[in-house]
Amino acid sequence: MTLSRFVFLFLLVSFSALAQKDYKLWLQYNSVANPSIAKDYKANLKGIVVLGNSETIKIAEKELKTAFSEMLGNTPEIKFDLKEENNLVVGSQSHLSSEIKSQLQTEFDKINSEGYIIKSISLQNKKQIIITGKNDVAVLYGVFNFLRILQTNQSVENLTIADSPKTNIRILNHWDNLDRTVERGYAGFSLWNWQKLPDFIDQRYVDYARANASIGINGTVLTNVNANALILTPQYLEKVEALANVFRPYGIKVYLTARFSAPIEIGNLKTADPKDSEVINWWKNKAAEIYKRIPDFGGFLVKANSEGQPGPQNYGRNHVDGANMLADAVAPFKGIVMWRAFVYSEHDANDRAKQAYAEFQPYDGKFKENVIVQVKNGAIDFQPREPFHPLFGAMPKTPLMMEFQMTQEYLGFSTHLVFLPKLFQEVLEADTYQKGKGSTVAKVVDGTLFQNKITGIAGVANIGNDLNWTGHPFAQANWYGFGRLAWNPYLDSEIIADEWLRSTFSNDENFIKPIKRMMIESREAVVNYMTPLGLHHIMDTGHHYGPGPWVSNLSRPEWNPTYYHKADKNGIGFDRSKSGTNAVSQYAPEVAKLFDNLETCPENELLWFHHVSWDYKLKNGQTLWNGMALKYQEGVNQVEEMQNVWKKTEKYIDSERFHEVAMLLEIQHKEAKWWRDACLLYFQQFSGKELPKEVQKPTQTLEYFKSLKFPFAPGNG
Ligand code: GCV
Repeated sequence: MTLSRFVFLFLLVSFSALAQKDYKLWLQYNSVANPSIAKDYKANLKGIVVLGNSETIKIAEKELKTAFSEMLGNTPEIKFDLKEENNLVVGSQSHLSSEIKSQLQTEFDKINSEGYIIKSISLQNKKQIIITGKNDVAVLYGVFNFLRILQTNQSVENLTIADSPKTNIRILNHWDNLDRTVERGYAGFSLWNWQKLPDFIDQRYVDYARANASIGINGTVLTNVNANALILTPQYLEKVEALANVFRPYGIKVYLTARFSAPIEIGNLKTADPKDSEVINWWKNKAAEIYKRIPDFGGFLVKANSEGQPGPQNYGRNHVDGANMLADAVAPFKGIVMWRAFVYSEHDANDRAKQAYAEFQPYDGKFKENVIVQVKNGAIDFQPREPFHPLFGAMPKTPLMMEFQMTQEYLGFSTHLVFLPKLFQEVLEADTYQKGKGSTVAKVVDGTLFQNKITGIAGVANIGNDLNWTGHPFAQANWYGFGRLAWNPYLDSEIIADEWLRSTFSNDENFIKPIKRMMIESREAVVNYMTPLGLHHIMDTGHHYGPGPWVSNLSRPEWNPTYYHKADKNGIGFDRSKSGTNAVSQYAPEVAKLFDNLETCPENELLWFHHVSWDYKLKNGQTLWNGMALKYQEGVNQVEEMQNVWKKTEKYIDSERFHEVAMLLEIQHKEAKWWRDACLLYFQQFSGKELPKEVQKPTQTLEYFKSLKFPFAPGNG
């Protein structure tokens, strides 16, 4: 072999070995570095007894074998009896002996149909660890959670865990188009290769399902909410069926977006009026056709009469008419309809933040049982910080599901490191006061506040066909964290960061401690350098890449950043108080009062609710202008600190991911400065004030920033 060929092969092998690290997400199964922990695991896990032989159970068995061989260097023997001790016994309730069942009765009483039990028990004086649940998918969840214990190097002695998901629908929303572009997607093209489906099953589909199952995600909407009716034709349904078959053993149901005008576009009808009998029948037949192929099809997600999408209002009907008609079509098959509340209209002069509430709240109690209204976390659109959506808690007779966005449309795309579970947690912990103190958004979402039958959390996926799935290695943590919070909306984001870091990189405390802090602080950093003190939607137009506070020439007023910040020589901010648009009145009185009063309104949401003078005194004694400028600078400083912290991690992790993140942080730093300089130069025109001395002087002019154009910024359709 020539030297160059050798070098080429060497590079190829090392590249693919390293590249795999990125690809393996949080399922790295790194070898257990601490010898006493490894010894403990080996002693407790001598054999695996697998009960049952469904596809799901086989997946669980394979996962255990892979994990043990990679983490412990040996694969425990697969056994069929329990003559010896220290086995891991894996199987659903129906496969357990009556002795085991009786030892687990208390735990079985606690879990729901998707919950799992991990328990150390003694059987005929022999120690065993049981992983079980009421069905095989629950067992698979138990297996992944057991492996998380090992991946995070916790003890496996005396385990008693009984855990169930707190929501029923834990679902990814892919905004994937049939041509494989992804709306607001920054991690390559769509995973779904429609051209090659149904015959070619990409290994990625399996790996995708496995990753989702490992965090308890149980549903996926394959297609964009800006929907294409073709997905409902037999040609595509055959492909959807193939995907559903791959996902099923992992407990993942497939859902589709339903284009409201599909009866016209693919059904040759003259109307899509939800009260028209032909239309009603068309959807009934369509549902039957889908369920014939995919008996466990989840149902439809619908964006109607929003941003140009067709809907019932095109026929003088309302959202209830539209949603209930589709709900009737899927009801015989136990399907559901997720009807989005993300609606606003260019013909409505009302504050955009008020429109969804105004439109949906009066329909409370009017939707069919199998409809759930899907509400974005805030009333505008996935901003770095928004107050919680006023609909949460305001529709007690209607199940509402949360819609979070993992893809970072307004948070730096996949180039900025932002740990979103911190944002998600802030929203879930917010108190709506709708049933008195403690009526948190989490309690609305998990159904405990109003005893809803269906509950759910959706996340707009940040996944594409990039080698590392999410574009930024740390964006994997947002997928992971979303799944964990969908399972348990009360989880602390620090715990999530801790688990993710240990499973993805290393258990070394010298790595974990600083990087966990970096992740936790990253969300506030992005708020500071983009939209401090309650500013919002000042991103450049269309693609939302970079700052564009000056944009004011779009036909729809509410698409212009100037609509949102309202900067003038008197001050800045959107007056949503009683003396303004009175958006505060959509919240419970306690919350409305808090937001309405300039003194009590949380400062991090100040300019969301108030137009405030440039000289207004902030709580720290700074004027608003100085305080805002300092926040922008703080954001930049925080990114610099992230870079410094990251530089010290080189010895703890692989060089591929180390360098990737270092390069991305460099871009983030550059862009944070861009945000600071462009916004401050622009707002300075109104404030007419000098920058405080702590703020670095911009090196470019406002004209320069305004001249920047990005016609090919990704994700913009
Ligand atoms: C899928 C925002 C985004 C759109 C997105 C829309 C929605 O407006 O910019 O790309 O469309 O939200 O959530 O429906």
